[in-house]
Amino acid sequence: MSNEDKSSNNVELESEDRRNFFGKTALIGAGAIAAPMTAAMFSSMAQAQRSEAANSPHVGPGDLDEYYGFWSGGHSGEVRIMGVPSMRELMRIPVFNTDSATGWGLTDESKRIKGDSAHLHAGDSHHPHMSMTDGRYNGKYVFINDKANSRVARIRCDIMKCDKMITIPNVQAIHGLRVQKVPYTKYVICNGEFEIPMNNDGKGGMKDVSTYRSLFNVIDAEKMEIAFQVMVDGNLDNTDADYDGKYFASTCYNSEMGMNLGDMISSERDHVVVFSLARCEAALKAGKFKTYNGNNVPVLDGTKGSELTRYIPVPKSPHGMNTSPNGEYFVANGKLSPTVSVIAINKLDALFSNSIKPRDTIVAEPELGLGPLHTAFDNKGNAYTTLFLDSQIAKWNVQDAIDAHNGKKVNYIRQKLDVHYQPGHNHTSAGETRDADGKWLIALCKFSKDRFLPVGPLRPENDQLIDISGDEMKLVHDGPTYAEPHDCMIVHRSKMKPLKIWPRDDVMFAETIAQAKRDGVDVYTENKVIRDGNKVRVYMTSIAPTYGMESFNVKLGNEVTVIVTNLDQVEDVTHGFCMTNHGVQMEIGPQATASITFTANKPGVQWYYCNWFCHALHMEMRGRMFVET
Ligand code: K7E
Ligand code: RUQ
Ligand code: CUA
Repeated sequence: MSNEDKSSNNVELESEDRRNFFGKTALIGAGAIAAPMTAAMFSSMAQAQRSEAANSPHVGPGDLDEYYGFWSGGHSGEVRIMGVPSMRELMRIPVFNTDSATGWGLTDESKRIKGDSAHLHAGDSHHPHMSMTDGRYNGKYVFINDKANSRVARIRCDIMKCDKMITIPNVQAIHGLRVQKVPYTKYVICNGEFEIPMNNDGKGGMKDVSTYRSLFNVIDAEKMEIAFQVMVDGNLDNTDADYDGKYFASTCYNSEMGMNLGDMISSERDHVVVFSLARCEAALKAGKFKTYNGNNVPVLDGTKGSELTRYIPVPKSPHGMNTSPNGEYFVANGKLSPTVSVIAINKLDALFSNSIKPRDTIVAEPELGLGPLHTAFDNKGNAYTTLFLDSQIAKWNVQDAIDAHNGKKVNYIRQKLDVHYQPGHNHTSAGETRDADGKWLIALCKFSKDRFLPVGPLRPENDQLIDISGDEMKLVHDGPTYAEPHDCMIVHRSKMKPLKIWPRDDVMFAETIAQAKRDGVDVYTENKVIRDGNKVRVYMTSIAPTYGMESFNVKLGNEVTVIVTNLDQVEDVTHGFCMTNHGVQMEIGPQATASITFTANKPGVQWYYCNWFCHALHMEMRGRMFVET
């Protein structure tokens, strides 16, 4: 990877220089049009321009962004990579969806990764979060939940493709997802949201809600296997980890176990559940678990009164859960209450040893406005909370909120900024890590209403970029997006080392290569058809602008697998393979092997062609499948 290192360093220098240059030209321009202004007006404007130049959203053509943003694609099922601050969409990573361009969900390799859920074509991704080492992003993986089908997937950041996907048993709807921050991401943590009977086999009385539970899930990040689950009371919503490697906390609504809206919000308080990792691991080791639904996943008992958990009462129906980057606080966002609850993490040891009461851990409960959903942080002790109902971001100072809670007369609200409209999550640059830098804030607004040209009854959402580097938040960009970026995270580009071409021995297609070996085919040199009963395996190479095979023969009804190995070594020369009229297409990146299986169910001449533009003779990159009857 040493060549990668070098080139990304070059990029770093070059674009910093360019950015400064653009900053200066902007200043000169401002001077030229400012003639009729008073001196004071001019100087304040020049000052604004100066601070803007230090944190400008402008990224010129050919210039590179300072940050990678990873956006969930909501019920599109995908993850997107955005450049921040340009807000340009750089790439889409199909995960829980099926993708026509890349063949994700269609290729044999992607079906293997999707495993037991390969037959599902829909998903609902909410929370993309990157693996960390000592509380900082390490550029290795991004994890993402699928609320719709109770799955968790992993994206490898060297190739920016999903490489693992698991279905979580014993739960319905995986919602909140975060990673262990310290000492490193050994575990991915996520919440099962909808409560279901334990066991959910349709045998007992399904209407007896006393048997309903939701589970907290702890996943081994490297193996992508469930390490253990913890049964709780109430519906788990969002979650986050501390910076000590000791505690996880989840917001929990519907402590009433209501089955309809009225019952779910009847009591004044719900809670935050805090999980002690050490106690959970000890219970697991000691064999203090049960299994359910006929699988062998260990389920620990973390219901009220358990030694593994503590329940901290907070105003009803809390939603977001966010750890402050100084590692001091868990912030639970009120949703139905205008407040957020600030939990002092250094009081949790005392809570677990029963020397204080649950509410004693709350050191502030500032009132921010209507519908607080999620909170983000800068590096100056300020927090930024989305107010869904007020369509605002409230900037508040955490220490001032604590002082106010202790009776001091102080206004902890710094500013309220209108956003457009109904923000859910927000996220600051590196704000969920020790590297929080207080430069950018993204507000993911659920409605764009009048902000863009109308495009029919379905409108885009609006991802807004806010400059938080100064004392005042400044809205600097509106970005339309397709359904539905619940959450995002923003990583400095220095953390990322994506590959430019595929390593030939990549595990992504190792099984396909192994099959080729069994067939006696060297995919890098040979173009060969292997007949195996009703199955036909067609091995071909590709070098722009030709496939290694101009034609091949099969019999009507054969199950055909086409395996293409792209021999091009040139960066960005991706080929495609499409079998016309068969719903078959896929991407084959430089040096990659990819395969796709279909039934030859149409007699006669069937053309295949390359559908990723690769060459001046890209249109000519094609061949024929002769289907004999
Ligand atoms: Cu608030 Cu799924 Cu994180 Cu949507 S959740 S907003
Ligand atoms: S052809 S370069 Cu369909 Cu105009 Cu693509
Ligand atoms: Cu190969 Cu287009």
